[in-house]
Parts: sequence; structure tokens; C-alpha cells
Amino acid sequence: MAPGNLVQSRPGLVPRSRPMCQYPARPQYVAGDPTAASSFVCNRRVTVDVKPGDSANGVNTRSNGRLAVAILSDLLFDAPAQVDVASLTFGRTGSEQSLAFCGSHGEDVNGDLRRDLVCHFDTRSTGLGTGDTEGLLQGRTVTGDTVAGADSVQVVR
Ligand SMILES: [Ca+2]
Repeated sequence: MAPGNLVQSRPGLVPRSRPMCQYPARPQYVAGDPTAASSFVCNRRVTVDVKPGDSANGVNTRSNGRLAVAILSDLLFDAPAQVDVASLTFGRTGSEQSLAFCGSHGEDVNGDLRRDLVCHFDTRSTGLGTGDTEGLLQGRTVTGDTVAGADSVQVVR
């Protein structure tokens, strides 16, 4: 939720407004009047690690298994506390309803002593297939900002 709107007005021009996003989230256009703050959401780029601990990120799309995807925490972001887990979608376009579950307490997958959010997605439901090189993740924070991130994938069959 943005704390308010910022309005820019210049003589002779239509006043433009944008939501005031909490850093590092930034206003992102969704739809509607491009001069109105209500046409934007506050979006936060997040760092995503497909198959944490495995740099190849191989995805077997014929498997009935699940794919682990970590959302990394940093100084300004506590992923296990701030991500609305039920909102997460992951896959070829980012909007696939493929979430199975997330670890409830988080775990530090990159050794920076911050707990990261590790979620598991049904591989088949991700829509990833031959030729895809990226898995996209989308969701929301518990305060209503959107989150988005991506990581490379290697579709192995
Ligand atoms: Ca970490």
C-alpha cells in the first residue's frame, strides 16, 4: 500500500500523479489513465533463485515433481515475513498458478545469514517447455505491493 500520491503539475500540462512507493519499490503502470496514480502499483524487484544450491537450474518438464524457488532476502527485504505466500505465481509468463507450498520459517540459501523464502511449484503447472530460458515469479507483499523476479532455467526435456 502506497503511503500517498505524488502530484506533478506544470502550467499548461495535465497534472500527473504517481503512488509514493516505499523504497526500493517503484511505481509500475498497470492500466488506465497514465496520468493517474491509481493506474500504477508499487512494484518491488526481488532476487529469485531457481533450485537454490544448483547453478544449472535444470528443469525436467515431464516430471511430476516440484521445483524449488527461493526469494532472497536483503537488507531492505525480509522475504519470509513480507511476501504474501498465497499470492505467488511462477512459470513461463509469471502468472501460472503453480504454487504447491512454501517453507513456513524460511531458510538461508545463500549464506548471507538472512532467512530466504523457499517455495515449491508443481513443475508441470509452470508451463515451462522446450526453448524457455527463464522462469518468472510474481506475487504481492503483505502490504499490497507487487513483487516480481526471474531466474534462468534450462529445460532438459
Ligand atoms: Ca539468505
